Amino acid sequence: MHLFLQLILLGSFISFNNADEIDVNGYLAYCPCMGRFGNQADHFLGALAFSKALNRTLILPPWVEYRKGEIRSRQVPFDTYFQVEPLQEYHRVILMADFMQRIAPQVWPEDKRVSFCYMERKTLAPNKASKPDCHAKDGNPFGPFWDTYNISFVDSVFYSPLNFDIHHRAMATKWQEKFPASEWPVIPFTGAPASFPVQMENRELQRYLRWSPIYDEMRHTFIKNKLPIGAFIGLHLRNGIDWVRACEHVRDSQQLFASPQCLGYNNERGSIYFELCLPSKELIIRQIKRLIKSVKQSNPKNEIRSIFVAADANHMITELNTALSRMNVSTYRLDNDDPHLDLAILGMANHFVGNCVSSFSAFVKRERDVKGLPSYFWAFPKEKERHVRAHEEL
Ligand code: GFB
Repeated sequence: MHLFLQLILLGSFISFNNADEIDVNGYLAYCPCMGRFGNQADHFLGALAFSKALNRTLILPPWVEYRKGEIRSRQVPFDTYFQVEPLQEYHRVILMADFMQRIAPQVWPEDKRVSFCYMERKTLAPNKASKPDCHAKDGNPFGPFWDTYNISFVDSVFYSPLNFDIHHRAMATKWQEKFPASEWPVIPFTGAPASFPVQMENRELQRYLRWSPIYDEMRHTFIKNKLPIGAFIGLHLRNGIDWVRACEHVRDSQQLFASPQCLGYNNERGSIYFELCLPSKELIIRQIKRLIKSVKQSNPKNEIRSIFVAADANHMITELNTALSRMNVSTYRLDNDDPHLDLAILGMANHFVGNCVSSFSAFVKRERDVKGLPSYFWAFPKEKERHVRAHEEL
């Protein structure tokens, strides 16, 4: 009798639990198929805001990474770098692996998997005779991304003229009316349902992105064991060959990549110029010396003791050590390349100088903004303007 009761209770819990687990408001999935981490993080904040506005659970995609010599992208689970729980304070989210294992078998049968894109995407295999399609799995990282979870699509939907700007024109309601959850329990986008760079209104969602326990621990350990006791400045130097080439576009644009973060989304604080994208070594050293001196004056009890440099190519360790030796400040970097640990450490520095054009720097700037920590950008404001302003203030 006792066992019988226990079985009944267990049975009702499982069915209650299963029913409870399904979000009848639907789900939203996407491939972070554009750019590397900084781009994907910008997109993530937009996708989070979008899924909340549509009242659909956001399926947390893995981060898409590219390794030298590998032709297929690697998919790294979302929670390798960030915690899931803080995001739930803002909106309902579920890891993609959990969704595929527990929810998809109930709400998303294989013959109902329809990919969503704005308009037809041309196939990479032109011999494939086909009707207009999203070709959601054509190319890298598109194919490897969905393959990670054994997802294939049987059809496509083109959602033009709808867009992702849920802050204007009642866009969320339009999506809900056109694609109700009863008919479309899962909307899988071929790319992120978000703009790049991140919309101004969505920047502060960064507060829900908190480093995973392992990264949090690693950054504290590095700071404690490798840096001298006392205040430190974190620097982000973006100077690899891809960046040098990208900076050539400064000439024909008003903005580039993340530059609205310092220039303003409507260029309220100026137009782009070359040094903002690629500051010279001399400018970097000048700016750092100036910052160290100003901290010493304004906060003599918390003088700068060291510099932590994150860079994709040249960390300028020798140049910085030579230039700062008389100020008694030494320069450090990670022994092994780890972009996420670089980011996590930069988020904790007492001061941060980043590259306004880089979305990698933008990630750090947002994290520090929500914590109320100070950040600056290379060559911003423009040096000449800065001199004039300083002169006028005298
Ligand atoms: O993150 P991301 O989109 O930033 O791409 P940008 C740059 C990548 O370079 C990072 C590496 O994801 C890292 O893998 N990287 C950059 C770094 N800085 C560092 C660093 O300080 N430390 C380490 N360890 N790695 C733009 C893109 O990159 O670059 C554009 O937004 C385009 O799509 C352009 O590709 C050329 O915004 O800086």
